[in-house]
Amino acid sequence: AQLVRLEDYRPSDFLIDRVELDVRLHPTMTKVTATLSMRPNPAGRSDVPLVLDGDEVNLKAIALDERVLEVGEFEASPQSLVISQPPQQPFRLTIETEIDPTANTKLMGLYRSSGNYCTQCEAEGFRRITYFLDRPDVLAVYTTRIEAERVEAPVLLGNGNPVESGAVEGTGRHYAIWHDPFPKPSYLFALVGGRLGRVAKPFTTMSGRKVEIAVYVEPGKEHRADYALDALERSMIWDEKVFGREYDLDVFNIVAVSDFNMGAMENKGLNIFNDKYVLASPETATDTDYANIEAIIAHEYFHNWSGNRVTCRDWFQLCLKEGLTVFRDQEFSSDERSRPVHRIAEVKTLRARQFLEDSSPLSHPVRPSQYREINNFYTATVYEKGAEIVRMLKTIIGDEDFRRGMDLYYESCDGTAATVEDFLKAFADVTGRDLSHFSHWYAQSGTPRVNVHGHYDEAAKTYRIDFKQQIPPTPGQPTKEPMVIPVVLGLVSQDGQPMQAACERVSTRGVFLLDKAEDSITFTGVSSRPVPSVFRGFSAPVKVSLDLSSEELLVLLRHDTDAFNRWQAAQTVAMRMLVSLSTGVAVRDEEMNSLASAFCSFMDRDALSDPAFAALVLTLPSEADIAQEIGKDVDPDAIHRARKEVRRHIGRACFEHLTDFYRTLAETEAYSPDAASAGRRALRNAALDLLTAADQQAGEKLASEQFETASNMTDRLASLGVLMTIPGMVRENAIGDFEQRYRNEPLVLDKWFTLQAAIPEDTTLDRVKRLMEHPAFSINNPNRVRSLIGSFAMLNQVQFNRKDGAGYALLASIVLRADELNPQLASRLLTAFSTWKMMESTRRSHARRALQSIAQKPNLSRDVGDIVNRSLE
Ligand code: B3K
Ligand code: ZN
Repeated sequence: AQLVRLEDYRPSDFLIDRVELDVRLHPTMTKVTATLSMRPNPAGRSDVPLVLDGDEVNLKAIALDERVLEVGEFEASPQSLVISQPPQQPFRLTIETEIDPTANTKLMGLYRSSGNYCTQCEAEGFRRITYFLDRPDVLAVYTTRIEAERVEAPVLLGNGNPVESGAVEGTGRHYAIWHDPFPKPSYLFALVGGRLGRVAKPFTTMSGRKVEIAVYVEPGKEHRADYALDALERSMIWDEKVFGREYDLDVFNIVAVSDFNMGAMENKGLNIFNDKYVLASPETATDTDYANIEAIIAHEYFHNWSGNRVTCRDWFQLCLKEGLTVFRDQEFSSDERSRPVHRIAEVKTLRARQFLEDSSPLSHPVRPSQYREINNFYTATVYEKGAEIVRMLKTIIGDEDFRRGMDLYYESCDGTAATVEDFLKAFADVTGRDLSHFSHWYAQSGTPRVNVHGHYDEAAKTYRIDFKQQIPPTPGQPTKEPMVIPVVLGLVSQDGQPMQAACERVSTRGVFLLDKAEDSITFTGVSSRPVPSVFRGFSAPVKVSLDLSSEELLVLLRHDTDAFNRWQAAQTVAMRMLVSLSTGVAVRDEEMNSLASAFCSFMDRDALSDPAFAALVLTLPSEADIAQEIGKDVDPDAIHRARKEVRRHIGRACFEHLTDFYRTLAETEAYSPDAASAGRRALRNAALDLLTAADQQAGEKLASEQFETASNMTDRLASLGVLMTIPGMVRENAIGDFEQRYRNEPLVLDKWFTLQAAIPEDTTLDRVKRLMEHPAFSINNPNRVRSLIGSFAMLNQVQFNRKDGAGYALLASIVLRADELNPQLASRLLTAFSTWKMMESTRRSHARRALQSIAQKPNLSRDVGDIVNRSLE
């Protein structure tokens, strides 16, 4: 496939000012008439042919300024429409195409989900509806007429505001006309037609505009949309308050569909969602589901400014909207919930997904410089690391200048397709700073490693910290320049008091900027040997090597004023031990005991004052985290055993506390998804997990009881998760009960698929194969495939990475099957192989063979071809 390069960017030779679309929905023969008001772009080349993009569209007719074009005046293929001599002044092009939404299993363009019609156009799906200049820097005003059988699609929705609707005389059909006054790129186009239930409420914006906000779902599930509607309203209020951003249309609609390639899509005024991120009730959704719904509703809403009003010039700038919008949704969730707890959750995701990606053959910069398939770049790097860059910028320039910069960015770029340079310029302009060195974060891939060494001078009462940064080589980037790394730091005395020492290199906000390969800072007036607390709040997306002893780290766990570093200290101590045990390095009993007693005293002292935080402290690094930390010649079985052993040890040492928590945290009130209640459930379920590690029989008994009596999905699923770790009839019966109870709830059965796929036993492979034949499973539905197959490959370290290679072979065969239907889904699954090079040699050669077997297949999609080739490089 063709390589697309950032440096080759050229403005479009033609522009489209207005689009009038007439879409006549039909299950297999949908007719689309597009009338495009076009003109040559003054910034483009003149006397060049007009080349419109297409993808599997059938041309029926074409007219230029109302004159029907003859064969010879244009050239059409399913992939493009070329007019060799287009007019040199404004003209109108009318294109009639026919498409088959039922045959569209790629879920890009117009397709059907549970009989409803919906669209997905980002990144390049609009060209599957009609021929178009399908690139984000061509902005047009759209008017859309949608027509359908009234019984088949009583609800017809489009972008913008409703203009008109009515019956088509003498037929069973009806229509609706929508007009979106804001110029937008084609990737933000959407329409929906179907039978849908609705919840709605009025919203008044800060300047007094009246807006109707609504969520559409499968009829009968309206009550499960209330939380999403509430989250939308809170998001709108928050964006007004925190960023001064107001909504700009008369309606805001969200539609939930059951077949969707990703989480959701920010189409202007008409967000389309994976129903997993809309539908929630206490009986069917967990606390995590509620938190995700809130975050994704907010994310898509926030795109209305960061993405839609200001969009991207080209797809290389994807982080401009995605990194920024993730940052915005993270801030929202932090304000609505607990900031430190949310920060820890963000960092856990970043490390599990982005650090992993960055250390794999798929590593790429936040702003890539080239791609073969853009859909493969909706990655943790673009999203999560992209958000971290915005967060660092805010840390460096401070809250006030950050807000002023954001205001200037929106003001100066509103209505345009912008670049990362435009974004940084706004902040450079308001602060007078030169941000060119900082911009390396967008161009250099790889996770920097920062070594931190402290030296205390007893006589001089000074404390010097030496910093050294290194960025590993990554594909296409053998060597790197040092980055600008904000280090938020402080000193803590050995007995846990914050120390007020002076250092001119540290700003009043506690930030030191490391911008060289090596640098040192010295604190004066340090009365005793301190414990440094560096990268507070995870102030930069780097890996840190600290020369602190476990005792010193446990001082931080106990006393640091920074909650993130308290959690980090516990993780670091546990990780050292887990790595030793996994790699055959002996661990002394005292070490194990001192970690366990630190956990016990933490439980004694602090756990109940912030249960959500405590649950995070009590959760050891995952098997995947440990594998990543080891980094090479990984033996997943050894890691599994090590983690089990440490959990058992802590569970035994703290058994009384755990039993006590389990009892005292039992819910007495009705379920509420708020963060505090969720935190209590999280701690109680973490306690159950550790209890069970210590005493399987006791754990099984408690978990069975909880499974049977639970009044909400969070507790029921957590207990089922615990039962999954204990082979036997109790477990199998619980699996059967759950299946019966939720047999009509696809989203709940997804959780059931996930838990079974994650069982770390040899029989799981057969179980997964069997479940693929289950009536609730479908290879066509992305949620089902990700729950069963994705979970197997990403969560089940020991069984996916089986030493006999059978896990890899299974995934490879499913990827190939899925690729024929839905390339985006297939290539996502395939990224589970990104860890293959860090495995020990037997597994590594099995994985290589599995990848090669995929690579050799003829007719691979561009999506899978690109991932498999990069993975093998
Ligand atoms: N912008 C969409 C993602 C589109 C993915 C296309 N492969 C959702 C989001 O990030 O908000
Ligand atoms: Zn987004």
